[in-house]
Amino acid sequence: MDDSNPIDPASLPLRPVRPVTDEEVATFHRDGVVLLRGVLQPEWIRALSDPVDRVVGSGEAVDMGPMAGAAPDTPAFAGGVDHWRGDPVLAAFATRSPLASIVATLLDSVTVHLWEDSVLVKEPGSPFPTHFHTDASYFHLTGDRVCTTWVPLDAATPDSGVVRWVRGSHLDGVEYRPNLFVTDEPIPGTEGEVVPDVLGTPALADRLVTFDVEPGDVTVHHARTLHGAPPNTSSRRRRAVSVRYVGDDVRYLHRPGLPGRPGLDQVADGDVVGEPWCPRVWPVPAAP
Ligand SMILES: O=C(O)CCC(=O)C(=O)O
Repeated sequence: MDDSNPIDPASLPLRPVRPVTDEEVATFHRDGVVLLRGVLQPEWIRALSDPVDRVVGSGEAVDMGPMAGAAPDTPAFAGGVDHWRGDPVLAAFATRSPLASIVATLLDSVTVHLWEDSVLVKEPGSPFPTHFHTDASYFHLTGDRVCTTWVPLDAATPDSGVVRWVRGSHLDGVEYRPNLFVTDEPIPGTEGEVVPDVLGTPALADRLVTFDVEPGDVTVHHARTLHGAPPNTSSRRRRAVSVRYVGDDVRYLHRPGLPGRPGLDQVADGDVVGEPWCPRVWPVPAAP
């Protein structure tokens, strides 16, 4: 991007290219994941590219390889959260973009609030799988209407590390412990069941689903859906922005062992999730 002519986030589209269909809503509720083909405009993909590269280049998204004991020159798997707080394009994407109406439709929710965003980049040759987990394990939340939108900036396939999900696992009724993404080791002090060896458990492995995705596609999964991703064995980058949202029935629940987040010490268990700590994104707020 030419820095002398920065993108005005207010000029980027607020509505998806097309509405989410009834069939896609049904798939999300049945499978705990849905692929929405071609819902994001190329303008959004172009606008996100520089901020994502900046977040990775500056170290704001941290290379998780060393947590898995990787040697210094190992191609990175970089990740972080809450980048929207420091970047106007990422803020617009998380709070004033087609994602809001997509999520309101899928969650069948009158209101939607932003929980967090995450930049997740697997460089070519990055040997790190994303270990299986459920997003709900990482959130100080209780409730059903919680989901993650995963937005690829590059075409992604199994060899470049596209995500895979255990179909229907959001309905299995298991609360799992969180791990550190690049190891199976649960985060100390957290509660729940340790995530099983998904690939080695036929009852889970037989339900795996994945998609080859292109920029413009968005996948949305329920926060209780088990998912992970293979390493990037290709020569292509695998850049993604993942944005997590909550709907009407969601309340705070302080969970032991998890990192804090802004405002968490100001809320009590059972409080509604909303402003000022979690911006409302649906209905779309008035322009700033
Ligand atoms: O991008 C990845 O490898 C993992 C994505 C993920 O787990 C998520 O966004 O919930």
